[in-house]
Amino acid sequence: MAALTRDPQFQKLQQWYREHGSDLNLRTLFEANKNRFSHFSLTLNTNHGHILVDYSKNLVTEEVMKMLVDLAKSRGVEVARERMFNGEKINYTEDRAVLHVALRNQSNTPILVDGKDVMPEVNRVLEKMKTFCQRVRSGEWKGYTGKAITDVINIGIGGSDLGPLMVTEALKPYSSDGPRVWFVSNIDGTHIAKTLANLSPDSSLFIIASKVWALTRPDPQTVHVGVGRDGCFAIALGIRGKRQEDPYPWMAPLGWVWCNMTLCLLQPSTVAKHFVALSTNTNKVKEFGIDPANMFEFWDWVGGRYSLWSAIGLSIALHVGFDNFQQLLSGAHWMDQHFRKTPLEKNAPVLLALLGIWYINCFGCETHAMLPYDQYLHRFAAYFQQGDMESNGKYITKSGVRVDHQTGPIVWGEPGTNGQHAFYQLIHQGTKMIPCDFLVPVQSQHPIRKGLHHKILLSNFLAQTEALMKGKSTDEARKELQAAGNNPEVLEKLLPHKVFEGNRPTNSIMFTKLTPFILGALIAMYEHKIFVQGIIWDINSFDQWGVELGKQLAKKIEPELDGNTPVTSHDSSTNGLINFIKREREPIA
Ligand code: G6Q
Repeated sequence: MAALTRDPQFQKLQQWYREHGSDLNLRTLFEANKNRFSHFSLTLNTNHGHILVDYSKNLVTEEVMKMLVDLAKSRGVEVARERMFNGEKINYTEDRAVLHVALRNQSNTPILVDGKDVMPEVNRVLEKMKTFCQRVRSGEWKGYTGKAITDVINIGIGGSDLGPLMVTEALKPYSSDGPRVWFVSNIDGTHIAKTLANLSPDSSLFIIASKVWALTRPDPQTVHVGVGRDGCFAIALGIRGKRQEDPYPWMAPLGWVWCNMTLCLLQPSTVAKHFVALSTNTNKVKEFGIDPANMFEFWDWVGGRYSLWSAIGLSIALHVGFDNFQQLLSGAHWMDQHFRKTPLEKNAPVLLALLGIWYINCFGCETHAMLPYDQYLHRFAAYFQQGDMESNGKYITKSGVRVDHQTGPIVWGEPGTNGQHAFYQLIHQGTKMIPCDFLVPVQSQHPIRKGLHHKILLSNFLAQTEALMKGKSTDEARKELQAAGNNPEVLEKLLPHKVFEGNRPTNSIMFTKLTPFILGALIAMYEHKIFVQGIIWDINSFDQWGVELGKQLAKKIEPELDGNTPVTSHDSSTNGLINFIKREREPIA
């Protein structure tokens, strides 16, 4: 594929931007077209609620939108979309299909990889998850003392953590009767120590979630440190006597010990009651000491950061129940169909992607804010930080050359209204243009005081997007200052500070209520947005080589931290840092 910057459609867009971009003014555009909202918004009607995508507060005209859609066509978005849905190996650096859409393919139409339909296997694992969830949630599944499971601890990192964590937080209102869920992802011992501090071993279930499962094999006689693919968590099972000095006395009844981040159990039969594995690697799981009967599989055509729909979502299903998990899949499937079948001009993920291209590649915007006005979505931006930045944070194209334009944005955000009292100042009056997505449910899960709280929240959302669009002119600011009784000298001094340029672009994505179905649809919408942008930039959104170098170096450095001999083999900064650690650390017994 030709470089983006050589694509005639992109050149046309750029030319238009150079000639007219600085004249675009949202206030003027709204005044000139009283129907702007209906021209630049979509309502997605599902049987489980509605999603409104209002993109009218963007710096676009009909002509710009047409050029953007033409660009998507010229970059082959439609063909690429079919290739993904058809199971072709579009992850070309890893020679893999990209089929998170198969995991939620509720229509159950065959999807072939290497000539084999993947749906029977997908359905088999879903069925196994369903049975397991029913057993755990009903109390039929017992721990080693005969108690039901009250707490589920998911141990995993990156894609094996962020999705389940975000979704279980988002769907908390649907979790009644389910066990509590906890997520441990950080190698920092603090994470596991704090998580386990108040839990009871006989009612805890550990989910070891790792796609590749590069964990070390447990040795029954010694304390092990099992290191995850990222070197980011450590856990191993083995046989070991109780250590009196163990800091977690709750482990004592079974002779469980934590030592150097290693959890050891006495009885293998106990392991079966308290440990399950989620992985693509059956042999490794078996070798590790977990019975494959307690393993929930997925496949190499599921990318880690696209895996919450697979067995990796087991913690979600346990927490909210399998029916709600299935609703999540159904919502995502609904969006998959919308993405696959709707013309580009009316296609929500495509339009969001194109607006992103407009700002990144023409206006030079570097970041994109995701601002949910729903406390339950408090991990949404963090989740898509990985989803977007690990997918599209790349500068090499399919043909192996460096791009001569920008690619994936820095994604960030926090729930409103907290964000309003933290960083919105910069969005309103800072020197950078930050396109923002506002995500807002019409109905609250907690209509406290007859919905008053939610009314205030909604007013804030509406006010923010209006203010970002309109700003406050010098005349308006002057009138306000006069009305407040300021004397002319004070007024003139304050005036420039009180003016808002406005013209800050936003998308408002509203939905009926944050149900499992709607959440599934929203996540899938952003996944496909990321896909479309990757196609336009001609990068591989589905590998992640950029995270490897640091991991390689960490493995080399780790043994160098042993002993007290100063290290001299690195650059002076790295040497200096290692030697500071050697001098300052607590003596190792
Ligand atoms: C996601 C990445 C990465 C991965 C973690 C965990 O797309 O591949 O975040 O999920 O490195 O890997 P394992 O699940 O294999 O331990």
